[in-house]
Amino acid sequence: MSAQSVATLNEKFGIGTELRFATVADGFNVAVITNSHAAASIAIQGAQILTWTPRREKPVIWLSPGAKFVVGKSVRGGVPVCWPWFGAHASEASFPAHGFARTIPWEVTASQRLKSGATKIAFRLPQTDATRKQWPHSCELELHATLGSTLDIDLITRNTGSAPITIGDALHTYFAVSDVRDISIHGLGGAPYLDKVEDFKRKQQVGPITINQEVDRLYLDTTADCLIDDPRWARRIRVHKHHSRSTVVWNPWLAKAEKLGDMGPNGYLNMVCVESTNAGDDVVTVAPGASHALRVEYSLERLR
Ligand code: TA6
Repeated sequence: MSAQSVATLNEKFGIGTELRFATVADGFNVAVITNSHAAASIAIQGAQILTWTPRREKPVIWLSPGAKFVVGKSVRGGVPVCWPWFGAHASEASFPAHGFARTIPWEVTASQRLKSGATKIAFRLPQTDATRKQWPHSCELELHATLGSTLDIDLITRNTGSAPITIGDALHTYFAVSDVRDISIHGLGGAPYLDKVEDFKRKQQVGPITINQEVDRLYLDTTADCLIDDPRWARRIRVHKHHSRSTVVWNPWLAKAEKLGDMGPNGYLNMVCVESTNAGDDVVTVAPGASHALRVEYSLERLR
């Protein structure tokens, strides 16, 4: 588990009652954030944001009621970091889906109370012999999160080697919704997509996305904001992104959710993944000495 103990984390990075570190399960440490704008929690494993709830709002980031906190296993929900590949590894079936970044401990490197009252925290992914076996390249990965009335996340890859590296990355975010059957997702109309449910058949989106079955789509060549409209909760979640050329929309629906086993009873009805991604045709090549920063800004708007 994390090389940084909870005591060390609180001593070096704690901020009053606003940012504290705690153990929530055997070997599973989290940062707990409570400021004037929001409440949130982030697992040290995977630098995985688990919850984000702006004041006087329902949760925006969904954490499965059946989530399991097991070292080395990705927690169901929140914002899993997919890196340095998205989905199945291109050639090694034994390598973990979505890369290894989300299942190993990161290090906290900084924390700050901003003038706005938001809380900023930074993590870095330490390289180990195990990661080098799957990813023998010199590079650094950081995640910076600013948690306030909006949620801003930067996932920064730095190529510290002497050869170009090609990565797939994503913020695989689970959003909380009143009932997935009653929402609509706008912004991807006209975009081409690969439909994983139909063997990655290439299709084109017509109009907004509605969900009444398993949906697992990689939208390509799109930099558009995605808007998750939730009339029952009279709100819109805006997903604004930078340096991401693809977006995945996923809901497992009933059968897949039961197979996953950690979605909670009918949990699939209360979530939808809208994942800001670089995958498929849109993977990113980072030149030696250069950086790539995938950035998202999540915000809420009222629906009239
Ligand atoms: O992003 C969609 C997806 O690739 C789905 O195909 C499904 O596998 C989902 O990610 C969850 O993957 P996980 O490895 O977290 O169970």
